[in-house]
Amino acid sequence: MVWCPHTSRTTPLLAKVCSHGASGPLPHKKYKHCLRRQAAKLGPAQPLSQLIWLQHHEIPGAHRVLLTRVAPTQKPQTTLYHAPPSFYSQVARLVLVEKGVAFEPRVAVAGPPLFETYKPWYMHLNPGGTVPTLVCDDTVIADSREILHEVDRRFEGRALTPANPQQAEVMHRWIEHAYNLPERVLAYGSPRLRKLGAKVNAARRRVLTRQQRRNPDLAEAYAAKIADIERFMAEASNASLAVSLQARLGQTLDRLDRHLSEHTFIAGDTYSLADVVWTVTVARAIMRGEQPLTSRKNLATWYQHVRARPSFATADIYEQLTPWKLVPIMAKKLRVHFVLLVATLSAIVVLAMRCG
Ligand SMILES: N[C@@H](CCC(=O)N[C@@H](CS)C(=O)NCC(=O)O)C(=O)O
Repeated sequence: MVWCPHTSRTTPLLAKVCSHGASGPLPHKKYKHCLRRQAAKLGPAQPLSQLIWLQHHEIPGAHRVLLTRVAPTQKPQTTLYHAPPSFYSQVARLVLVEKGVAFEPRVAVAGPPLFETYKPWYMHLNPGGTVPTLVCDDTVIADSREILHEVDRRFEGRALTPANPQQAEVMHRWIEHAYNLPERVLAYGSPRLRKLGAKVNAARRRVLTRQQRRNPDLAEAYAAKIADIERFMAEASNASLAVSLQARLGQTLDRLDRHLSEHTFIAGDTYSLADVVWTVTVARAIMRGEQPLTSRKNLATWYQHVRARPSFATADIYEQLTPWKLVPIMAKKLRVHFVLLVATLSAIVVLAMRCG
């Protein structure tokens, strides 16, 4: 429901929009105004994602009416919700850059202190509460592996899937190998991060439980997410699981090294989606302080090639954790909180002086 200042009534916005859409021209100004109010309530989402949110909750198909009627000149956009150091966000950024897709990046902090991906506006977009999420035209893609394939299918540009079926099969197999190594357990299960990771996960569970209480319409999505985080906590605290995963990563890298003795790229002579995923996988192993390239000559040569591609820098692939890169982003996001804090403290000081 949206309060419309023009009619001074609370109206189910989309019901109105749809009825207008069916029976004649829409009063653009009025509904644009309503939409802006709704957008303000939803938080920092893209207009398109707000429309999808509205559609999700009210009338199916209504966002199309809004898109064409309320904002007829608005171009469909491609927006990537991501977090700079996030592993799966890097996969999404790299495929978009390699494909030459113009997209608007929007940071959604997937952890402390903001936990933006657990906010209702984001959970409506991606009920898994994870980054990345890609919104293009009227499609929301909430999983990096699907983003990989969809970007290659949907956009013009050099194909990142080989036309040759055998090579395509090789590509799919190597993507599968990478996704079978759960990145979050490799990171949070490592002795270096285990303690801190447990604290972050406990905070995640607290925030999710609070959001679940406050947003009964999303209770199921929050319950599923809490269960997911509890699974994650159990896996990350299982030291032998972390050791066996680490060994599996080592064996897979050995196999990839042997495979690359006969190929320039993973699926043959041309760069493919498998190279996207493994570039980020190897970079992440370097970031964790491992030495994936030592004594793997072919892998090292391949990595040198993929690292030298302009996409590596443009997509901001992390080989080191550089928290200071996040400072300007966090400062911008926390500005409102900071201004509120200063205003509250100033009010307290003024009151104290008056009373004193
Ligand atoms: N299957 C998802 C996994 C995405 C994922 O786990 N993203 C991490 C960041 S790399 C995240 O958002 N974690 C926060 C959380 O799970 O609450 C994908 O491939 O996109």
